Amino acid sequence: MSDFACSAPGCGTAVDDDRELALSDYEGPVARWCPGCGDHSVLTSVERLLVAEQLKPEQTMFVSGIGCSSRFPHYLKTYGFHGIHGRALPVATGIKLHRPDLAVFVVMGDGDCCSIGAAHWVHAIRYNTNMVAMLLDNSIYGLTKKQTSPTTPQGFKTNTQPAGSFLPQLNPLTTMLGTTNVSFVAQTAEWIPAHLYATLRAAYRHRGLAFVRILQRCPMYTSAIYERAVKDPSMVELLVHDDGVTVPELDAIYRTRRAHDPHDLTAARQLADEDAPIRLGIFFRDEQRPCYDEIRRVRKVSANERLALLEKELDRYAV
Ligand SMILES: Cc1ncc(C[n+]2csc(CCOP(=O)(O)OP(=O)(O)O)c2C)c(N)n1
Ligand code: SF4
Repeated sequence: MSDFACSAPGCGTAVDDDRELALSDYEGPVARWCPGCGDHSVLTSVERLLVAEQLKPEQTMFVSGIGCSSRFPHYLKTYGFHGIHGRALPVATGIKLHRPDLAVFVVMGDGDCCSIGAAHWVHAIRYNTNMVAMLLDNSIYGLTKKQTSPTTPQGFKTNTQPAGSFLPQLNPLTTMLGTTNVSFVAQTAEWIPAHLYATLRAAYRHRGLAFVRILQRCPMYTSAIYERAVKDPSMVELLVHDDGVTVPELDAIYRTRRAHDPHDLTAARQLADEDAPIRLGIFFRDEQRPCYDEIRRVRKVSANERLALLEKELDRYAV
């Protein structure tokens, strides 16, 4: 059994490196989302993934923006950064550049990612940094109480557009699949935990930025959106392939299936562009695409090296 000192600044506590990690090593305080909120299900699947992959809490980072979903890091015993609305992706990119040894997860709402954070979103796809990004898409601004978001369905009544959302909803999948250097795009639903978990696991094992859109119920403000699909599995089509997500326990319930090779970008774009049925699975994956963090890995500079550099710079101005 080997010990090492916790790398957290100022900590230094001895940690047993070979310990078998259990759920209790990750579970934080009781989550304060509304009863029935889909965020609970995502948290449970993520905790299951952390245990399965035995990710060390002190080596794992959850970065979020602002929103109901962005409270995620508070409910885990890993490191976390509950940041600024729309800025989770650039914060996470910076963390990964400086600490490539950390497993980095990003949690965003649809307002967070696709509205105020949209510019960062597009560039993060292109930068293809090694991390998992989760879009918890409840089609509404939940935390600020029911404003139209980019993914609110046209005609859906909200507090900002009481007569119904004016525009057709933005399609996050086609947006990502149309972005240069995209490397992993998947869609899953929080009410199908087995599929959610299998998708998150595939995302975690991907090289590059693995982006997972998670369809999420918000019983408080958008309960009508997925109600029928939850009750009627025939409204959901699972994309299946040896390189995709396979969940045998869903065979008996989710019978609508479509073979899709996730390496085929043209087919992925076409499938993502069709409104119905609700398609779940890996739309696209390509592990050969360049990753910004691998190309621009920041070399660790020791305190002494830094001091020497500073002195050399100051010497230039010495009289
Ligand atoms: C710069 C800035 N603008 C606006 C807000 C107000 N605000 C907080 S959360 C939020 C939207 C939350 O919606 P979403 O990202 O979809 O997450 P959800 O709450 O639905 O999980 C907004 C507009 C803010 N905190 N900061
Ligand atoms: S308002 Fe909606 S998204 Fe926010 S915690 Fe409640 S159910 Fe979840």
